[in-house]
Amino acid sequence: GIIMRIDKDRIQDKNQKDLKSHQESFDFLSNRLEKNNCNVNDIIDKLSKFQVAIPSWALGAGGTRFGRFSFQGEPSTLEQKIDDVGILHALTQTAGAISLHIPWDVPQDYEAIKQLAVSHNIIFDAVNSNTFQDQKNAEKSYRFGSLSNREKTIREQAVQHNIDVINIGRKLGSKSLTVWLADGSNFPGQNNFQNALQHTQDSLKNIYGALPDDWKMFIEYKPYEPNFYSTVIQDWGTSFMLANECGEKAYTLVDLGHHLPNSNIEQIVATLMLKGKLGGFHFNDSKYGDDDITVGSIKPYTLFLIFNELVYGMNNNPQNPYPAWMIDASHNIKDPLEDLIQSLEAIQEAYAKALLIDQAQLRAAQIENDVVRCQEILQNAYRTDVRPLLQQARLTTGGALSPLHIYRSLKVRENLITARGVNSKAVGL
Ligand code: PSV
Ligand code: MN
Ligand code: MN
Repeated sequence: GIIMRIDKDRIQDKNQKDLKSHQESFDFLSNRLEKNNCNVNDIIDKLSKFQVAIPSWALGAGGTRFGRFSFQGEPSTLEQKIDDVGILHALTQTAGAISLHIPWDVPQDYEAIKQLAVSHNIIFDAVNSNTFQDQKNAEKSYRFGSLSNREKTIREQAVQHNIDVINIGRKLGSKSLTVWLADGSNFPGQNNFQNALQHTQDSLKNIYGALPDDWKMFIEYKPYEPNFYSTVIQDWGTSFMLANECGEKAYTLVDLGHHLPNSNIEQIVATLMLKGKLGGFHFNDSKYGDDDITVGSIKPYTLFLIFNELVYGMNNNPQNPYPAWMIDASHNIKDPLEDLIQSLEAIQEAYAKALLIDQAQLRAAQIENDVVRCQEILQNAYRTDVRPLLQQARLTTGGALSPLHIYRSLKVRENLITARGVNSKAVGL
């Protein structure tokens, strides 16, 4: 197929006109930060190393049950999805991984797919199983659940699917499996809670038994939807318990959209990291439910507080592995690639602000019970415009000073439409 890619020379060329003004704002900010004992080089280094996986299902326009308005030039093959992530990575230098969903993304030619990913400098992060839909030619239906189903043969089919997903991921170099279940019930009395949980535990253990030694299993939780009365893995506590019972390679996965309103997600993060069980992280934002909208578009301060705990955990909890980061968003009306660029920027911004927090001073203020100073320390960091740091990080890695501007000025979407056609559609959610 036609390959869309943006080479570094092109980006450098486009960066030229903003270079001088960037240098001015960067110098101004770094002088100020250095005066406050901030190690700017260290922050730049951390920002450029921070890579977030893009899920293969986020590259087309999503939609709701009321309709789906597809976006022109959507990727319709796995190759094209990888090319799209390549574009994001070339511009932002932050999207160095793709997360596949099976069976939507089963490769035909593994070697060719791997080579394509290498050519874009992206790796295969967690592979995702799908037991929330019935697949073509499936013998059994997941209508009444998968890993939790009352019927043994249905559970076995779902377990086998997860093992198949592991084997596909192995061939691509993935190192983790994410399990998200839609299992639950729509009406009181429909399910026996205890049986459903017990079956889920047993099924997860069977999957865990097939996990290679150097792999991790991430157990995602969600309070409701698609089931509206109960969900088997409804919260972090249930996920944590299941992960503990499976073993040391099993972890909880936090998706920002999977909490009831006003949950203290930053505290959940702290608890899981203390216990060494935060394995994966899905970014998105929401106002009402699992809205999956652009990261940082609704609650940027909460995102910053969450990053504060993530940074603290990464520095103080060697018992917790480095988490697998992914954006789990969908795009109803925006160009998916533009939306993802905005999300990546918001993630880096929250991370940079969290890195500005003077942990020693915060600790001192906490010990003195100086609540006002504690708040000032957090808010001083939050109120700093860190965008020049993000730009500097991108500049040093060959990315774009302004990814969105370059995306538009290179007419990337127009080129994708020419290459793929107006009606090209992505499979997925
Ligand atoms: C469903 O809510 C969901 O968004 C979960 O977050 C999964 O990670 C994703 O779909 C794909 O399975
Ligand atoms: Mn998710
Ligand atoms: Mn979700």
